[in-house]
Amino acid sequence: MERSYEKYFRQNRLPHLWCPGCGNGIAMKAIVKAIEMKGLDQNKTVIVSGIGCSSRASGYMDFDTVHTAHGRAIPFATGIKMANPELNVIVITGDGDCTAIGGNHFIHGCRRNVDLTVILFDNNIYGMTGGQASPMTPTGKKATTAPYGAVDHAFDACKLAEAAGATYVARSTAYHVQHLTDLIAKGMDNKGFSFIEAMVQCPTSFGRKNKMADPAAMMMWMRDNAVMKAAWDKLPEEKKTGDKFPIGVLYEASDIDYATAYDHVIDLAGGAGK
Ligand SMILES: Cc1ncc(C[n+]2csc(CCOP(=O)(O)OP(=O)(O)O)c2C)c(N)n1
Repeated sequence: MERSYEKYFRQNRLPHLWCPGCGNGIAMKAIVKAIEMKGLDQNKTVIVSGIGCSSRASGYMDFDTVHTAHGRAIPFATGIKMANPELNVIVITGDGDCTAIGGNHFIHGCRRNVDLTVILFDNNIYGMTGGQASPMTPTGKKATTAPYGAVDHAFDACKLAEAAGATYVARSTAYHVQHLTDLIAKGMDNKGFSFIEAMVQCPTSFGRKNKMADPAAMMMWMRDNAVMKAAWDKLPEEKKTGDKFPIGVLYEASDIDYATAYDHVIDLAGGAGK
């Protein structure tokens, strides 16, 4: 069977290294389906990733790709976008990559409203290095570095992105595949910093420690706890507790993107460098 999206993958780099039941492949496919839906030119689309299981996706994708240093995908992507604003620049990052070592780059990318589409594969854990707690491990959930449950409060990366200045913020899950694909595609339409949190299951490092070793159980947890934004907004505060979380477009704003703002400065300076 001919699969239209196969042209977006480096067939000679497959099969991938992700564990059986991992959700990263679902999120990666959602990205290429969104690229296909939007008709982005494969030769004008750049995929930039950091380090981690999630960031391995760039190696499988047949675009110009950059597998950077841990936490540094957003600054590399910013440089690429500023050097050639014609390019579609997509960032793939993990929860540790984006909110721990890369946390500062993340907030400053949002603050500048750089025209990037950033997809965070949120598996709630440092997957690649053996399941240490990340800033997005929910309080009370177990990790190799939190055998009695994480004490820290977890970041809500979507709220963080909104507060820092991102102009499109959305969340979906590996269970809600079409929804996730549509949200990524919508993020590609926004000329500014678009942030999409894709919740993915990690049965090996997160699930096994938290009584959800079965990937299907993890996906059912997503199904049962995700609440569409419109319904979430109508929920009384006392019902927004436990594991429940909102999905959908969580925030949208209109603001000048960084490359356009910089163009104005170049004009002010008399067109130097144009
Ligand atoms: C500067 C630096 N520090 C630490 C590491 C080790 N390291 C590699 S991947 C990783 C964690 C990745 O976790 P996350 O970003 O959540 O991605 P996941 O593997 O879960 O997809 C760490 C700490 C590194 N490669 N470079």
